[in-house]
Amino acid sequence: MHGDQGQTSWAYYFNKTFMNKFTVLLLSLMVVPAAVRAQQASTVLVDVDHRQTTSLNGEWHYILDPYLAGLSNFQGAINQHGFFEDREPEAGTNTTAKDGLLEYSFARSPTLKVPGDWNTQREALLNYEGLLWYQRNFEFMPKPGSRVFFHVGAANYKASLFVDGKHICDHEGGFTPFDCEVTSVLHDGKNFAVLAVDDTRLADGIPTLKTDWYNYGGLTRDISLVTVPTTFIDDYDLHLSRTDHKTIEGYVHVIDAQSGSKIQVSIPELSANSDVLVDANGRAAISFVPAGLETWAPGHPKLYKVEVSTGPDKLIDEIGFRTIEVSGSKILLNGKPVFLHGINMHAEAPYRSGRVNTDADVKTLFDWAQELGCNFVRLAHYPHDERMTREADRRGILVWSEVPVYWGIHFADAAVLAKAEQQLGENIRRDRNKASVILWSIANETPSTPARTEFLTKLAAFAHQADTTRLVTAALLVHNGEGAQADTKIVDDPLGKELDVIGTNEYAGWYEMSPEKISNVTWDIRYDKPVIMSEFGGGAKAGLHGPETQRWTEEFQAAIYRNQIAMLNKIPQLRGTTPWILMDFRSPVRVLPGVQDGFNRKGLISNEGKKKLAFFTLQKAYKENALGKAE
Ligand code: GCB
Repeated sequence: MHGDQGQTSWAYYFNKTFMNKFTVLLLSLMVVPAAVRAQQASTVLVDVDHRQTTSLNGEWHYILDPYLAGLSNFQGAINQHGFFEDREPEAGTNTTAKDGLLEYSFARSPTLKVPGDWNTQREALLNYEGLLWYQRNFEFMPKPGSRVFFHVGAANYKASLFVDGKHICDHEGGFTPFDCEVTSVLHDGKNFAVLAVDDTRLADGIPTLKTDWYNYGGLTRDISLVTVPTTFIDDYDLHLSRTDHKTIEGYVHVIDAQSGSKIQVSIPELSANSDVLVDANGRAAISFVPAGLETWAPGHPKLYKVEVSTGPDKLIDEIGFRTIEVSGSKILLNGKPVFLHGINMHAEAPYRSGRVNTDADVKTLFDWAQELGCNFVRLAHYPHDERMTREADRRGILVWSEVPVYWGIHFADAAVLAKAEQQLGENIRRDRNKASVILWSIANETPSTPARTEFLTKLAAFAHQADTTRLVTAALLVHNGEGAQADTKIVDDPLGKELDVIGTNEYAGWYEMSPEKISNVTWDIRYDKPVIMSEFGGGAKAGLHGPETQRWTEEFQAAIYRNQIAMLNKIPQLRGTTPWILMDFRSPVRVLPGVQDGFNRKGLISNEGKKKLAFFTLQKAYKENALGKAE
């Protein structure tokens, strides 16, 4: 079966390597003292948003801990009584300390809303980067014959979970989910959960110290308890075969399944069923041909209810089936060439700022993208909330999904590669059953050094092996020719060899030359592969008007778009565009008073929701199919 090889090693990766190697690595990296480190792994439960869960969203108490007081005593020794126990104030006293050493009370501490970054909830926390302890009580009644996982949609950047004072697990990476088993620690009645979240930027983190976006800290996505039967489905991959375009193939994995136990995959709407038996590793290969299957595509985002069950565990997903391939310099969706009318998006919440994590945020962003005429979005520069890819599935919008291997991370460090593989692996595992996602992007604007190329060659191989059904890309830097060729943009990054689709970023009209000179630009692309112009654009302050020669005016930005659109049509293998960017976003490196004020202003829409002139320039081009004309 096509792809079976990759899936075998993928299942192996997650069920063996992922649960061991990365956990050991992460544990060794965490700030948590050795004596309270748990041995437990974290995993990613697939389709968790369709499972019955107990939400732990809401108000959580917090203690700000810039000096890591919860981790060490005043002499710097590791304190094993950190901020992770239940310390109610003692009756009639003003102290909370059981042993007189550490005085704190979650119950008397203020609260933050979860999900939510801490920066935009309290003025005093706007620029806070460091450790913060979250706590809440929750009532629970464990059901016999079930297991419970603590689900964290995302915690930026490192997190450690404690339940009733016991250390459960740790996680590194601010944009991917993790699930930790808490079956043995939960008890009837009141339980006490603590999550220590630290968003200190790290040189050897992913991303590294410097980014052009805001380091929003905290529990930025949904938190819940997921109850599953003792034997349960933790992972599956169901997709349309690229070989015949009609077989649904993939695998289902069951935790603690007995070899030979039955799994059923069915699509009731098509009266299609497939019964298979799991092997000794809890895995069963899937392959069946449902009659009358309609493929998913923009304009026809057909989703089927797919039931995956084994014993008492039953999951219902909504899955679209389509193929995505490259043929020469064409991108083929369901076998037919497609041009990607796209836009970049950060996970920046419209109107209110902070992180995107509500249905309303998602609706606003996709409504704008569709109004613009998009059939494609680049979710820059890290995995976004799962609501985004779900909604893209429902609306028929194709997605470029990225990990924050951004600019100059520590490419020579093997531990950093392991972190990149972990984040990419978690992202793939969460979203591999979503038809909208067609591209895994492994990097953005990385310097072309031998260490970088070796690192990203491995990461590209990892992505191809983990998912044999999608395309791998990266946004590459271009460089200009010399002398008479100064206006020629050359794309010859050696990483291009490893990619299915070449992404390139360029800012003609903004960081170089004036907008009217854009028409001089020519291209020398040394790969016969599809090209997506993954960034171009310029800044404008919404409401600032003037001549098109005046920087920061809406007219100047619109002129860049008008001239770029004409110029990009010189690229014969252009298969898509994602200009930078849908909406202005908060960035600490954008300091120009009165114009930027802490925001990158390259949005087509302001952070307050005001559309700039360039929005309509691009809209016209997309609606008139003005791009991709040079075939
Ligand atoms: C880029 C980066 C993006 C920046 C953008 C800019 O090349 O990929 O993250 O925000 O340029 O505005 O300069």
